[in-house]
Amino acid sequence: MMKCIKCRGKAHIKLPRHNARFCADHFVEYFHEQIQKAIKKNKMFTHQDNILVTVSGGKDSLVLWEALLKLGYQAEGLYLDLGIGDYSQKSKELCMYFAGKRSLTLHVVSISEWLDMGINGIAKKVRRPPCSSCGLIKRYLFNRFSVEQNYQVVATGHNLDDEAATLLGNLLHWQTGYLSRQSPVMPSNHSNMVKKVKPLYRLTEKETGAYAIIKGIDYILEECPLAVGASSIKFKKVLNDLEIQSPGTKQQLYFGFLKKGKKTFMEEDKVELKSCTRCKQPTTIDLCAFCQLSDRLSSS
Ligand code: Q46
Ligand code: ZN
Ligand code: ZN
Repeated sequence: MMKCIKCRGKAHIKLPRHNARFCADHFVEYFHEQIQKAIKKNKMFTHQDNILVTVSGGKDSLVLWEALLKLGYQAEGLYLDLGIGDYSQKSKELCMYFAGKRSLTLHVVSISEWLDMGINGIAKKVRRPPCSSCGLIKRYLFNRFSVEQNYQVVATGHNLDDEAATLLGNLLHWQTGYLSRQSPVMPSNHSNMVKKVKPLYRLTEKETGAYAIIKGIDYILEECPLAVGASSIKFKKVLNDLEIQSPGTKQQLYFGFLKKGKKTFMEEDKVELKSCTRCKQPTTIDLCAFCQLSDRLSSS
């Protein structure tokens, strides 16, 4: 029988990268410790802060919300309805179910309230891949909502697999600007900008999945249908193959970058932020990318 390294009871989860095995209770303890470590090490927030968790209906963001509450933090949720047919409908229902069952505050914002159409329509109209407009819109609306509603910090469910895959992509293309900014914490450097944090960056997708099962969290199993062919999926697969052969590869890559690599790029890429001339949100140009997109969509 595989034994838990803490209590010697029956272990349910094996974590080769830590050379550890845990029973359900000690896995939950380990999971919470990793989140606390991420929060403390990076000074993400305190128990006094109002945290906004952006939830997608997927396991990571719902797990993050659950864990923050269990750790005694004040966290409310925001679901952004991207208007992607059944996928958006189902993911919204799961977020509402999660919040309703626990009597939590969940805000729901729909991008069609802002841009009169969903992601598919936007992608067609601007003739760009849906994910590029989607990323821009999410960043903008998460930030704007949290500033207007007085949240001190926005927390997202990015895990170690996400961060390692993003890093690999940024390295393969030598995206120095992105490399200088990739971090578990994005501080506010503008009066209309809220700090962004990723408290799950020390935990893998497999671990968030195990936590979701233990806590009985219902989440959407399907990936976003528009993610098909996304390079992040290819990078995750490569990293998973390496992880099987050499446990700890993902954390060596990402934690090593944070400790040793990131500073190399920071000097190179200092960007000055100003306020958008129309909406006052932070931007590097006069009219922010969201306002430009909005103009493009309303012109026929
Ligand atoms: S939701 Fe949006 Fe993702 Fe779907 S359209 Fe692409 S970016 S894949 S995280
Ligand atoms: Zn145990
Ligand atoms: Zn603007």
